[in-house]
Amino acid sequence: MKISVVIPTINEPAIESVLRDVFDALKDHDIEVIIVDKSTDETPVRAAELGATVIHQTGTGYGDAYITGFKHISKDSEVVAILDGDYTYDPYDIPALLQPINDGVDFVIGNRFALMDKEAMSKRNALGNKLLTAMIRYLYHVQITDSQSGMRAIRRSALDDLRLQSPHMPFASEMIIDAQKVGLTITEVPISYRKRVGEAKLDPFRDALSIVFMTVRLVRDYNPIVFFLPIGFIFILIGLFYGASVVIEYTNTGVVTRFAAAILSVLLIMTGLQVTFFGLLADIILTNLRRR
Ligand SMILES: Nc1nc2c(ncn2[C@@H]2O[C@H](COP(=O)(O)OP(=O)(O)OP(=O)(O)O)[C@@H](O)[C@H]2O)c(=O)[nH]1
Ligand SMILES: [Mg+2]
Repeated sequence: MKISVVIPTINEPAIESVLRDVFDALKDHDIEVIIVDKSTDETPVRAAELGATVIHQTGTGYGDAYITGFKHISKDSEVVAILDGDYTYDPYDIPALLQPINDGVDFVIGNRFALMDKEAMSKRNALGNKLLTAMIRYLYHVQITDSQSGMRAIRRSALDDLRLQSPHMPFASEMIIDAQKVGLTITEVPISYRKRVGEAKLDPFRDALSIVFMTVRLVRDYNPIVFFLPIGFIFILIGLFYGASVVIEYTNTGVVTRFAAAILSVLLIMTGLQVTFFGLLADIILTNLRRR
């Protein structure tokens, strides 16, 4: 079984140690290592010296790096493993990720919370990760504990089924959501997680926000009823609330003085109905597209 290991790098001082461990951990397999690099230091030179194929990334972003790297995987490769080049993931965990794939699973995610070193992840990042993971579990019903883990393995044929587009950090969530949508089998295995060597390249707060937006946007695209119906109902409920005050006044006094409330109520209810019908229509269109 040929394995492609893809690693994105920007100025990673630990790249030599990571690569040595990757080659040693997978010495019994037929492998290729693809480094997708955007460094200004010696990282690509050192990676090439150790036998990795180095691709210079012309675009920007963590997701863009992987999308670029995936285009360079050999035709005969059957499994793709990914990890960061910053020493945080232990390449000796890769065989544990390959095991479920041998057993028929399509997509395996390393769960860092299982064997995490103290200080490897800040409390803030751990909390953010837990919240993002809870959101994906709730919205997409995927049973995972570490949605932002960067160490994964996926069957090549399954990877070809995904339509990955996120150029930045939401890529990690997009891969899981897309995998769930196309019906891949997903499982998690415990992995270790260590403190980073070198500077972080990502901004956790900005990334967390963009991951939330992407997760919600995909609900809109994949499941419009779940997205639009609650919004429509909220408009209708507020409209009914205002309308009720007008009706109560009319039944008590026989006159209507609250014209503003009456107009607002009608507008809100009409808007709510429009949004609701839009959701239903989008759902019908999507169902018919899927049937094709
Ligand atoms: N080629 C390329 N690599 C990137 C880009 N952004 C991040 N990386 C690499 O992707 C991996 C993950 O980035 P990190 O900076 O470690 O992000 P992180 O793991 O969320 O942050 P830490 O917890 O601080 O490690 C590292 O190997 C980076 O060098 C990018 O735009 N292009
Ligand atoms: Mg990292």
